Amino acid sequence: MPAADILEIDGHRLKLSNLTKPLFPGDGTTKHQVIEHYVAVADVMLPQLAHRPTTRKRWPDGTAKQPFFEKNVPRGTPSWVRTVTLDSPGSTRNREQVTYPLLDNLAGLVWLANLAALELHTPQWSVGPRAGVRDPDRLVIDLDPGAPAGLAECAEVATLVRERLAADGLATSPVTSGSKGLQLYAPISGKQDADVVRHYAHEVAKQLEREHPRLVVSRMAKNLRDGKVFIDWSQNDDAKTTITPYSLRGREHPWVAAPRTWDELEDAGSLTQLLAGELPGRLADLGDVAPAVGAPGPRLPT
Ligand SMILES: [Mn+2]
Repeated sequence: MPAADILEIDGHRLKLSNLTKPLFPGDGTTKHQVIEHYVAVADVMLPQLAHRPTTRKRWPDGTAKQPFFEKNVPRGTPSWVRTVTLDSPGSTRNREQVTYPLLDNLAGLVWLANLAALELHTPQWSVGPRAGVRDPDRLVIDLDPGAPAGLAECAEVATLVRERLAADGLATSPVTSGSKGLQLYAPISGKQDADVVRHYAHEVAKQLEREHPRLVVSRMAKNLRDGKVFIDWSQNDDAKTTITPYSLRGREHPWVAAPRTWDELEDAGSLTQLLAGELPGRLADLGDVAPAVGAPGPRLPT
């Protein structure tokens, strides 16, 4: 990337600012390096973002300072950024509307990185060409460890979830969250609504809690979580979003929501969260191991 602060990508002119500003206090990762991360993962991340309204968590003064959460596109959004205006989920009474960006090119990713939008979050559903909201095409299960449980216990529970979902014909892919735990994704038919998916995920969580009471908890209360892994089924709600695979996390160091292989999870004891700097090498060695998108999975049993 040139040092100049005007960048032309795909014919779009982007004015970049404060490129040398450190955004991650742990290691001084600058905004320039944040942009480099999104350039490095763009080809594999854009399919994860495609047609999904994207909410952002922005840290304009770095991750030691307060972030803000942004749903609407901000003032000054370039005209070439695709947007969609939808009724805000969960606010049907007031019919509040939100205009979200739909990221479909590298220029859009760099535009957001320049706004210090370190975290990109997406729902499990997408929108059609005429802004029609589709039913979710993937199921997500978020595994959150309660100390002293950690990522190793999450990997153990991930295997249990994988086996349980496989019994219903679902293929599951892991993503270490870049925070404490990991997410599991499985493509589904796209022909059942979010309530059906959420109910199914909740039933799976309750079943695994019954079968593995010392390891698994299905209820949200934090005090139940000590030494266990919370199977968070609730992110299948149509008003909820999940960190998008390949997004940075707004933490002290630039950890990434990183798609992983099941081989890596089997070696649970040595599993760690990954830093942005590890991604280019992984992509060269392993290619894209992210959850499949665009290939429908089975219907969930009801
Ligand atoms: Mn989580």
